[in-house]
Amino acid sequence: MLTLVLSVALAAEPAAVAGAQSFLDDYHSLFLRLYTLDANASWDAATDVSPLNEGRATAASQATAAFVGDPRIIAEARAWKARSAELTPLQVRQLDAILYAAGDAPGDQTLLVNTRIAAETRLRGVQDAFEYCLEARDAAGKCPHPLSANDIDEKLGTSVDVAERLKVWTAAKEIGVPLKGGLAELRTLRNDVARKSGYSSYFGYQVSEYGMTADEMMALLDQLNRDMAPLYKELHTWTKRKLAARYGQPVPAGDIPAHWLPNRWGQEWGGLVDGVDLDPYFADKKPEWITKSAEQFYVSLGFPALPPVFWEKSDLFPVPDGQTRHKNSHASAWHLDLDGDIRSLMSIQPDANWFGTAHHELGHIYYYVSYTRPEVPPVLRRGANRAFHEGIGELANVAAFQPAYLRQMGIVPKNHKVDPVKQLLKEALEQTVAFVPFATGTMSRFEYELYEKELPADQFQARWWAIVGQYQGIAVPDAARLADAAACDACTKTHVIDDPAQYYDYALATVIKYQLHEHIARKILKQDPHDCNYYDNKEVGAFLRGILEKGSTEDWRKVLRDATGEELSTRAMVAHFEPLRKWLEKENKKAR
Ligand code: X8Z
Ligand code: ZN
Repeated sequence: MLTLVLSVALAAEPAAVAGAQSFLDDYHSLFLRLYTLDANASWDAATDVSPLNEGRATAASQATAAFVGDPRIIAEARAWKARSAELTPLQVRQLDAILYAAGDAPGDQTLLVNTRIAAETRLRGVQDAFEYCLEARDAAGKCPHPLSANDIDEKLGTSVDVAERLKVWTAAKEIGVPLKGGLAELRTLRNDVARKSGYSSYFGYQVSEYGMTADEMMALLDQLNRDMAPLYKELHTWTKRKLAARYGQPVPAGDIPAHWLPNRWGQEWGGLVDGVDLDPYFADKKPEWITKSAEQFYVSLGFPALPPVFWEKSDLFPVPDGQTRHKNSHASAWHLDLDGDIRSLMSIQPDANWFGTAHHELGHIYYYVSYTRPEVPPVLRRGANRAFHEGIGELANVAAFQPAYLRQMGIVPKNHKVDPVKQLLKEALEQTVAFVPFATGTMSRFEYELYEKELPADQFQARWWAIVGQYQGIAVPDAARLADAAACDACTKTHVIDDPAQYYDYALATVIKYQLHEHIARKILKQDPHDCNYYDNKEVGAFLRGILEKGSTEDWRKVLRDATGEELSTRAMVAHFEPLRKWLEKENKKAR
């Protein structure tokens, strides 16, 4: 360690270091104020959709863009970057972060950037104010009894009546209609901005944060998908039969009809394993308890309790009856000032799914807490990469559903026993294996084609379903949807609208999650990764904190290597599920 510090100090040139630092300090002083303004306005717009909040969010984002993309800032950052050899590695990383942010808002394209920002805020408002409806709407398009996203998910999770399922699933897809034109428009604007900055497309811009090209990312994702394909195939066969029996239907020859699956996009297949349904254990809990338990998980590892601002300012529960406000229905975690103001936006109901999601969101929150320290300059208060940010909460999600943990927390009775194969099957269906083709394939391939290949709007629907079929083996319930010019089933996935060209983050997070989990279980806990308990283990906490508190001050490949001794690899994930693959193979053979 000492040698590294010395060699850095020797290479860096004091006058250059001081000059660059003065630029970085100036940058931060204004950036932090604008970022905070922007994040607060976006928070207000996401928690209370209104023309006023939308206008404020647009104006704040445009002001931030004008600063981060100011040609004088870009020129000065580039000039310092050209002198990297005279600077410290930390300074060079900050310059890279500044130039990356500028790539999304080049200041010589103000009109284009501002048009894109306004279109983004507007479309988010359309999405967040949408009301799902099972009945006929009135003449003004209002629904007499709107449904929440939670209501939809509840029905898809429980109904065994295929006709009812189709009705609910179709209602869930209605949101795509008002979003389709906006997505087509945004695709062009996002691409135009990214290409002005020299990227292949907006997708290429987002991927560049990993130090990769769009095609390199797609090749990596296809490889991950291939690694998991033998297991996915078995799981798919097993699931198809299980669902057919549940609904009293013949087993389909090929793909699974989309409305048969419990999730709106078929991205996780919960509730299929008999005897491991945890929802009954959560039914009598208060929604507040869900977040408190997730906090308790992290606190037991040695992380601090959440600060008062989290509890005061977060928006954690569904909009109470009687309030007319609309809020974004998808869970998220926010770092509003890159300092102590951390909040989460959720719509928690007491069930196992929200229990997992709360662990995921607090993973983001504890990442924020851990890297908010003087050693990490604000522009580097990010994950080692975006996948690390997603992966920490997903890791907690796996840890929080370990039987020993659930027993210890009193969530299930002390004598609660789960068959190990069933436990692994549940994990494969709900957290990992069913998800991989959706993340590596469906979402990423669609967005790659959308941005890199300029997929025309009149092909959104046909391509989406061709890709869903190819990767997930899931079929559109009614072929007429493919020819419906108004429909856009891809647009129904929140991330396509407001977290664009980044879904591979979750695919990579899933891979990293098992690399970390295996390391923690075997090397720190010295327990079987299939049945281990992180609770109260401060060594596990220290290991995780060691990753989180770095933020993005080091290259993500080094962070992963230092933590696990390994490059990015599906090895741990494939090994974890190998007993299940064998079991499924036998079961599927028996059933044939
Ligand atoms: O969007 C999320 C989080 C917020 S970052 C709840 N997730 C993905 C999704 O819901 O599609 C978590 C896993 C996948
Ligand atoms: Zn997340």
